[in-house]
Amino acid sequence: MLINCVTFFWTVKLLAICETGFHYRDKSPPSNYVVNISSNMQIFPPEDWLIASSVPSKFSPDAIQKVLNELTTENVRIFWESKLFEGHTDLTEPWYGTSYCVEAVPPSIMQKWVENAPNEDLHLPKPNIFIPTDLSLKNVEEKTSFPCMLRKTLFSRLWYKPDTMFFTPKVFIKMDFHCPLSNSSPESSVLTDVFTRLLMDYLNDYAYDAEVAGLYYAVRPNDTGFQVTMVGYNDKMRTLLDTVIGKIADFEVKIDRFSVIKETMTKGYENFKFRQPYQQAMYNCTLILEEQTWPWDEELAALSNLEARNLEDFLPRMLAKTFIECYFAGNIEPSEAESVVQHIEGILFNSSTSVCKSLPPSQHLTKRIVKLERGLRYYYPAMCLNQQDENSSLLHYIQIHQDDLKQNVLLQLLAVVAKQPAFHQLRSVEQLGYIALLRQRNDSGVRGLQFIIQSTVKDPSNLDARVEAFLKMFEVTLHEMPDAEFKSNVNALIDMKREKYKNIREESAFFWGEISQGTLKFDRKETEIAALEELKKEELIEFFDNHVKVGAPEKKILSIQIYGGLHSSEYEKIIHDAPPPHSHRITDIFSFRRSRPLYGSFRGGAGQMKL
Ligand SMILES: *[C@@H]1O[C@H](CO)[C@@H](O)[C@H](O)[C@H]1NC(C)=O
Ligand SMILES: *[C@@H]1O[C@H](CO)[C@@H](O)[C@H](O)[C@H]1NC(C)=O
Ligand SMILES: *[C@@H]1O[C@H](CO)[C@@H](O)[C@H](O)[C@H]1NC(C)=O
Ligand SMILES: *[C@@H]1O[C@H](CO)[C@@H](O)[C@H](O)[C@H]1NC(C)=O
Ligand SMILES: *[C@@H]1O[C@H](CO)[C@@H](O)[C@H](O)[C@H]1NC(C)=O
Ligand SMILES: CC(=O)N[C@H]1CO[C@H](CO)[C@@H](O)[C@@H]1O
Repeated sequence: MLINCVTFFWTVKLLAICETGFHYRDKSPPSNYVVNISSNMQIFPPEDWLIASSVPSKFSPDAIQKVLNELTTENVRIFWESKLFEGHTDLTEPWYGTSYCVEAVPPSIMQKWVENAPNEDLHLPKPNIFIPTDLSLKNVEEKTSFPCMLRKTLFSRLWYKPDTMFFTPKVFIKMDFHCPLSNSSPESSVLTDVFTRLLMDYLNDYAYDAEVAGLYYAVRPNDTGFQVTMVGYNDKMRTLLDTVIGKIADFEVKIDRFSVIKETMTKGYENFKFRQPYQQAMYNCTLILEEQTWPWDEELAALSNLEARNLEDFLPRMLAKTFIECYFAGNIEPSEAESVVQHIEGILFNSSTSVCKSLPPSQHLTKRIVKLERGLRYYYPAMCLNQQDENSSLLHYIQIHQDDLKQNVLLQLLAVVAKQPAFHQLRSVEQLGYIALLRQRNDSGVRGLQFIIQSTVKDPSNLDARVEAFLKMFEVTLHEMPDAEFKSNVNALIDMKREKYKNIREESAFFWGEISQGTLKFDRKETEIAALEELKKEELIEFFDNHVKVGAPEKKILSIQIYGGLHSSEYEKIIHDAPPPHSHRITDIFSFRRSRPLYGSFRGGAGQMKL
């Protein structure tokens, strides 16, 4: 009887949560929705196709009781995975060859379970404090369609954007903690990572309740510090945010959890060696182009020397220089957003136990990108970290410009026009490998094109030659392109830009991108559409001829070549041969990086955003 009352209570709650979830569900890409609904068609009658997989239809105590009746000691099955069992197993599964054994639970143990029941640790969950009860929509007077800056102090800045599109009781919150010390060395970058993972670990107690109540949260490291992100119903968001901030303010290092996290991270770094060659190429490329990035092997070495007390020493020093960039969007009034941020500032910066102190203007960090040399081709050959891998890989990057309206649309259009022909030629016709693609690249607003190919049939230097051969072919295609085809490509790009945001996450990702990069071009899409409508075919050809065409005088190339096991002799050859004309071989990533000029930063540089 007790169990029936309790299950009834919980089922009613669950039903309410599911109904709220169904009613305020965010739009998803139509293709996902179709897949979802068509699988429902296999299971449910037509009248239930839309709702049945989201909301339980009827309360059936008998069915619940039937399941509960099966939860007995005789029906328990326990999976136990441990190194302790090595050498004590008698079976092997056929797919991965893992050894295992199967045993009955001894009756004496079952007897003990029965004798000790009920165990007070096995209780029904406490009421979920995050379940929203107020789902009303706020009436914000000024319905601005772009974010505005609401508040700025020594400690933080608050950007705000009311919901003008979705009309759901949801918010999106981003708090970006800028702490220059967080990334000043491989060691501090690893410590910051450990810190955020520990925080997520401590928050685990709340994770299930938050998820059930439709609240998502994350704390992650970033280039210049760490970020707190939250999305979901606005009603109890503040409770969750206070919980997270409280954990930051009272952070303590739990030694046992520190060890677990350290072990997980060590395994992660050790697996770097087994990443696919094209991933190694992408990793190397980022390392070459981005200032203040540290190689994984130095981070691993730093990690292996770390103890819990190093984190205890580090954290107060890191937080002693902090600035928080905040973005609040959705169903929240400006006054509430301001008071939330003010409250958090009070906790973190202005109480007797405060851990954070303000960041002097001279110490704001920005991310800056290496500028390649006009008319020069840099190449960086390296052996694949996993010599067993037979694939080689090439990343051929063409650096073009830094955020500029006209050049942005020309580059995007060129990528649209060239993507299919590149795939057709390199993958289908030449069959270089399964991965053969052309994409735009965007490093903190510095843009260009990149070809990525992974191949067992040709070594990276030969792949480079195939890319150039493709570009020669494409040059002809582009020059001969009929006007109608040009126009239809332009229109396809305009249509992509006109697509509306489906939910507050998508909208916020765009606006937050403009804020975090410091570009603040909130009307970017509108101005790009206008620029595209004016665009002439000759301009595209001129852009190609100046920046992308083989031998173009302005062209800046970086070619990352990862040689797989099959191509080690070609590797030996390339590092001993003299560089071809107009080429320069990078032998050491860090001396190269130090030797090059950098692009300016939009954040607090000569550009848009004052820090
Ligand atoms: C369809 O969507 C509902 C609600 O998001 C989800 O609960 C369900 O698991 C999905 N079904 C499939 C087959 O993906
Ligand atoms: C930093 O955060 C932004 C989103 O705010 C994300 O796009 C970027 O990948 C993050 N950088 C790192 C190094 O995690
Ligand atoms: C710090 O707190 C004190 C008292 O609570 C208050 O008077 C003061 O204005 C606060 N300072 C800042 C910078 O917020
Ligand atoms: C090479 O890479 C492709 C694409 O990832 C993969 O499908 C293929 O199995 C790899 N070949 C070898 C021999 O490892
Ligand atoms: C590329 O960089 C710009 C800044 O110039 C940024 O606003 C934009 O969101 C980025 N685009 C992508 C697709 O990452
Ligand atoms: C500096 C650095 O990490 N370079 C790496 C680039 O990629 C190759 C292959 O993965 C590595 O061997 C290098 O160590």
